[in-house]
Amino acid sequence: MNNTLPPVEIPQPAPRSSRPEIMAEEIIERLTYRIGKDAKVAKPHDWLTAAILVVRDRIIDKWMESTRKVYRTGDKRVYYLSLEFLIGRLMRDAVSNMELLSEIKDALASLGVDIDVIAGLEPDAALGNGGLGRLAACFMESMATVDIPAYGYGIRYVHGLFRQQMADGWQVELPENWLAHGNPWEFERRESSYEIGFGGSVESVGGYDDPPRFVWKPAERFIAMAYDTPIVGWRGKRVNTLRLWSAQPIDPILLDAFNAGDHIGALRESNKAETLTRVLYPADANPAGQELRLRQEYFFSSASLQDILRRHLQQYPDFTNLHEKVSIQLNDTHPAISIAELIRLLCDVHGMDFDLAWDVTRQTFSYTNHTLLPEALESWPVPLFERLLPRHMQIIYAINTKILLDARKEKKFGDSQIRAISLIDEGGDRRVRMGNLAFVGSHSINGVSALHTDLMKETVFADLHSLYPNRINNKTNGITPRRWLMQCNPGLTNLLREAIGPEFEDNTEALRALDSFADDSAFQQKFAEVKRQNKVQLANLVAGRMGIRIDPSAMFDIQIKRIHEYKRQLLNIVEAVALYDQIRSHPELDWVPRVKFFAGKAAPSYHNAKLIIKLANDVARVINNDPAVRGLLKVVFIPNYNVSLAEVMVPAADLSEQISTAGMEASGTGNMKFGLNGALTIGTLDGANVEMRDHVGEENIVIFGMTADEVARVRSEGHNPRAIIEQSRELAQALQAISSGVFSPDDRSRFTALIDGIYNHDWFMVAGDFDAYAKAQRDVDQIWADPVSWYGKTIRNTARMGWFSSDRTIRQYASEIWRA
Ligand code: T68
Repeated sequence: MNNTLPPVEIPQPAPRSSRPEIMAEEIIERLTYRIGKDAKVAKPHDWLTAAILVVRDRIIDKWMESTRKVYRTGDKRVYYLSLEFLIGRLMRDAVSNMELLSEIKDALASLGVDIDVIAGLEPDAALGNGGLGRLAACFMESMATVDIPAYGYGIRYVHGLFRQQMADGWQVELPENWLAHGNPWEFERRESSYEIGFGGSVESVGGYDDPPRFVWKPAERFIAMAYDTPIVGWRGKRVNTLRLWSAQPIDPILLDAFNAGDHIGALRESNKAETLTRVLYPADANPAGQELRLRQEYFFSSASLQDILRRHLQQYPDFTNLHEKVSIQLNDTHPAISIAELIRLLCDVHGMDFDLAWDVTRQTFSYTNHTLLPEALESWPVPLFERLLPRHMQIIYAINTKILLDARKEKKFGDSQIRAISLIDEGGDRRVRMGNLAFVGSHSINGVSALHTDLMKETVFADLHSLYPNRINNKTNGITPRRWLMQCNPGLTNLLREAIGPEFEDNTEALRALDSFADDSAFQQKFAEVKRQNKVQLANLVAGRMGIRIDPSAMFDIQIKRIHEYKRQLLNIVEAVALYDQIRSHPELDWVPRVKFFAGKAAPSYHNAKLIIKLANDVARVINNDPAVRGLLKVVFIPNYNVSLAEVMVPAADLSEQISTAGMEASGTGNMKFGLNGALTIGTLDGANVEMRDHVGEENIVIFGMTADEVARVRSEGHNPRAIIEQSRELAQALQAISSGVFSPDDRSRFTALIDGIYNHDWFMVAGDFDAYAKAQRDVDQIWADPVSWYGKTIRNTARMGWFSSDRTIRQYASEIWRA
């Protein structure tokens, strides 16, 4: 074995003390010698950096221990490849998982610094769009918690997801700049650099009798350089690495050009490299489709694989055992080019034979699918692919030949099945199908909820599933209870500890013990008081940021997620308009005071999603300013939704809106965050809502609307929304009001086309589900009117959501997919 550790025993630094006095001294030391600031003039940002550096040292001790251990034991390593990691702020997470919260707080307080003030200055690392990116972040934390040696690999975007501002109710996108003040969490690793090529040609070499060998001669080359961020598991048990790649030029400056006076041209290479990893693509469902996106995908896949192979060779003589020591999880198809890249590296660079390389590859990779939306399935035009990655195109053809021969010979597949499983889509312009590549190159393909996995088998992957019937499996998503309960909701966490003891901190399923408190009126009051405190915090945030006053005793009804037609923010808004109408027509009735909150970003090119944001804001303006409403209904769209805002909104929710068109939301994870924090869910039988109902009990969740089967049937048999609308006076009036400009007097036809879509096809079943939804909302009102019933249900939600911990999800991946 080729061991990289030096043969001599090098003394280890003494473990760092966690006494506040010592930490306070160290903070001053960092401020002075690392940041170069006198404490007298230090700015809050300087204090934050100094505090992070002190916490970071304690993490490094554990980090090195974790890394050494896996070299010693020879355990399998898991690599999570994801184009997105939506990690949010790290300070509170790291401090809390290291169990240093009160110590660092006291240390800072002794220096006159309030930890909450400086923690609020940390930028929110938004290297992701939504659920997929946030899942990757929860998984990183859970893999460290359940002690799996894991590396996350992704891109170090200079600009994460855009900042959202509202201009007259319209979304405006501004650049996000999370690195503006530097990033004390990351370590630049100049020694971990790899060359990444694009374009050029492929030459075949080799003698007459030898099998040919292929050599790719790329036309363009860049350097991928690593930046490492430590990810701390709960109680600091293990620290794993998030390794993000940044593109660098091979020649930072073309001196010949510069000396010849071409000062701009001299920086050509440098600019091209910087462009590669500069921005995150902001589309979360329709693939970007541009060349730069494919370049990003290949860039980080190749760098990660070269790194994985280098690490493997430090411990083993060759790659015949790669699949026994390495598992690579593909987070959607964005890194699916890795499959062809691994084969290229094994065959062309390391001389392995193609059939063996194919075997090793398939046993190494597994793939997670996050969507069934046909428009979201990635595919690349063959000419583009061929131009950018000529060798990979050959490899994909070679794989395709193997697969299609198998299918014809062994399974006697006919032409239509062959067309469906082919890696090349031959209908129209020829395209490479990344989903099919990910499927055939993996030994496991998983969906993210039970329903989604069933639908994968029946729809997008029906033919591949019949060719390889044992590969599709389910891994229902989860969320980390550290960030999404213990850190974001300290009030509830303390109450839980008082009631049922601390076991739930290490095993979220122990929350079950709370069931016996659900009808206890003293406990209900305390639970309600915690919720109220959290609502006051959110009300303060809204007052501070938007100048809107809201009453914390109203029901807080919250829908926060990306803006998408299938997520049906529009259904929620139309219902708000109908309710507004009712409140005005029946002032004598006992209306439950509600605040409807929305937050979320729309893809910049998604016209209808942006129009829905404008509609929410237009409706809010009218309703919030109408004295006839008497404050019984308010609508608030909070700008710039991100992880940090979610951490304030989730604990403050009474009602969680999970109302996607059934069959369209793969899982959802926001649904789990709200349930865990004691909100009642109103939702369709979609994604993981189905399993949530099974866990919390159908009496503790409000389910409405068509099922996935019903939606599919209605769509195929023909849906007649116009007839439905004519039958429902409430709906017809609400749609009429929106369409005719009641909420947009400055442009009366602003929403006409949006509403016409509901009349004419109603693909997302807004009309189809409206009555069921409105009725479910009145059921919610009734439950609210009886606090004993309300808190009985919401306490049972907290008690029974423990299974949705990402620790459980990760344990299932580890035992059933990675065998780690
Ligand atoms: C989400 N997908 C699913 N995609 O919509 C959600 N897509 O139901 C699920 O809970 C979550 O994944 C985790 O499994 C996404 O978030 C994207 O963000 C995305 C980004 C780029 C391209 C395509």
